[in-house]
Amino acid sequence: MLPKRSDFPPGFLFGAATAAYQIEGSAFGGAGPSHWDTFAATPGNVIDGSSGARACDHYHLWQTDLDLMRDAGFGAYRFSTSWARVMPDGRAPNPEALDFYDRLVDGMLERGLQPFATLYHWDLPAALADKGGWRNRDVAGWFTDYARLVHARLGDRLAATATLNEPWCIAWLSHFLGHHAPGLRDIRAASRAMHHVLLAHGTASRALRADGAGNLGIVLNFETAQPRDDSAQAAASAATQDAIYNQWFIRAVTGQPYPEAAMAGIGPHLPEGWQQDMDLVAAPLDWLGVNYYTRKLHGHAPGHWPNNADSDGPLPKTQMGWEIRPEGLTEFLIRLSRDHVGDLPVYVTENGMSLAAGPDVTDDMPRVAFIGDHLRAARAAMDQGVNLRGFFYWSLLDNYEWAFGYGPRFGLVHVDYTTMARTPKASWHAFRRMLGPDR
Ligand code: IFM
Repeated sequence: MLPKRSDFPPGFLFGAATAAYQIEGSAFGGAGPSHWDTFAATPGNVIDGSSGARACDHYHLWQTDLDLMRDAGFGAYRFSTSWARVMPDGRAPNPEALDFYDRLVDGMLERGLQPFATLYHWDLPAALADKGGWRNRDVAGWFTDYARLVHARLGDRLAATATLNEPWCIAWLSHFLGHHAPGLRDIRAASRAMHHVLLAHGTASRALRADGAGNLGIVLNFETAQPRDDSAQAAASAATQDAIYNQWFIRAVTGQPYPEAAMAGIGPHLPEGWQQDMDLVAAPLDWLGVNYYTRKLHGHAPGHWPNNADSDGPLPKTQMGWEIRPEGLTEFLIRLSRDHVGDLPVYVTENGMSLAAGPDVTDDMPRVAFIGDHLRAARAAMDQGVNLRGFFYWSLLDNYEWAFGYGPRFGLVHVDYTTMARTPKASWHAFRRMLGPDR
C-alpha cells in the first residue's frame, strides 16, 4: 500500500526518473558514440551483450512516455540530457539534439510536469574518452562548455538542474572496480576521476550561475556500509567503504575536507595541486539529490588497499540481489542533514526496485510494497526535521540497466523490447490512485 497524498505536504513533489542512455536509443538523432557504446560493444562487459542503441526508443516515443508520467499524477520528471547526443564529437553542438530536448521540455510543461534535468548521466562522448575522459583535468572545461550550451537552450524552462548523477559510479565503479565504462581497474585513474568529477561539478555550477541559472544541485548515491561481524578488521573495512562511497563527495561539495579513511589510499594518487581546487569544488548548492537503494556488509580482504570484501545481509532481496532495507533511507536523510547540508532542500532523486516480469507483466505487488515502505521511510526523516521536498521513483520505464543489460526491470511501466509496447504495472496504478485525478 502506498501512503496517502495527504501524508505529505501539499508542495511535496512526486516524480519518476530516467536517464538518456537507458531509454532514448543512442543510434537515433545524430548522437555521437559515447564510451558506453564502445564499452557495451566489448565482449564480457554487459551480461547479455546489449547496448543502449535502441533502448526503449524514447527518442521517438517520448510523447507516450510523458503522457504516462502525467496520467500517473506525477508533478515532476527527472530526465537527463546526453552529452554524446548534444555534442557528438564532445565539442561541437548537434542542433537536432538541442531541438529534441527543447521539444521534450516543452512537452513536460504542457503536461504539468516540472522538468528536473541531469546534465551527466554517464554518456561521455567517445572522442573525449580518447583524451582520457574523467582522468584528464580538462574534462572540467569540456563539461562546463556542454553544461552552458544545454542551459542556454533549456534553462529558461527547467525547474531544477543537477550537474552529475552519482559521481561514485562515474569515478570509482568505472575506474577502480571496472564495472562501468571505461572499465578501468586502476587506483591512479580512479583517484584522478574521484577529484575531476568534483572539479567538473564545481566549475560548471559556477559558470551556470554566472549565466543566470538557478536551482542547481548534484545527485549523489549512498549505500549503507556495515561491518559483517564484530571484528575490528570488519569495522575498519566498513569505515573505509563508507568514506569512499558515502563521504567523499558530500564532504567536498559542502566544503569539508576529503575523509581521512579514503585519503589513506586515494591521496597518494590525486593530481598535483588538488588542494587548490577545493574552494571551487564547494560551489553553492540550492539542493541535494539523494539516490538510495540498499545496504552491503563489509569485511577484511587481504592484499591491497582498501582491503575490503562486501557481502549481502540476510534481508529479502530485489531482482538485482540488493537487500531491501527502507530504514537506510531514513538514516541517510537524517545523517546528511545533520552532518552536511542542514536545512538545504533535499530530494530523493532515485529509489526503486528491480523485479522480474511474471506471466502477467502488470503484477508487481512486491514493488508496490517496496515503494510504500520507502515513502514511509522518507516521511519518517521529515518527521525528524529533514527538509525533504520530493521523491522520484527509479524508473518510469523498464530500461537498459548498464552492465546488467535488459534483464533487470525497475519500471512502473513494462516495456516489450520487441514491439516497444508500454504496459503500466500495478505500481503505476498505485501511484495514480495516490496522486492522480481519481484520488
Ligand atoms: O539504473 C541505475 C541508474 O542509472 C543510476 N542509479 C541506479 C539505477 C539502478 O541501478
